[in-house]
Amino acid sequence: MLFGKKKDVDLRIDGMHCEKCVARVTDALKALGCKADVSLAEGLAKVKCPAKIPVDKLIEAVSALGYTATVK
Ligand SMILES: [Cu+2]
Repeated sequence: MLFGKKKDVDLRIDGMHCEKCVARVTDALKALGCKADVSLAEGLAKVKCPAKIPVDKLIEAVSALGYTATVK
């Protein structure tokens, strides 16, 4: 497989209140090599990321922006 193994992770994100928040969270996850589909209304990030990236890294990246992320 060209891009290696991927895994799907659903993260509940608390603290987002506008589209800018969505963009910040999306960018932070993208920076880790993930694809992220972030929903403001649901407070949810559907993340597809390289399998080698620990979920903790995703949570850390989101937390660093001031949001709370938990695995759903
Ligand atoms: Cu915002």
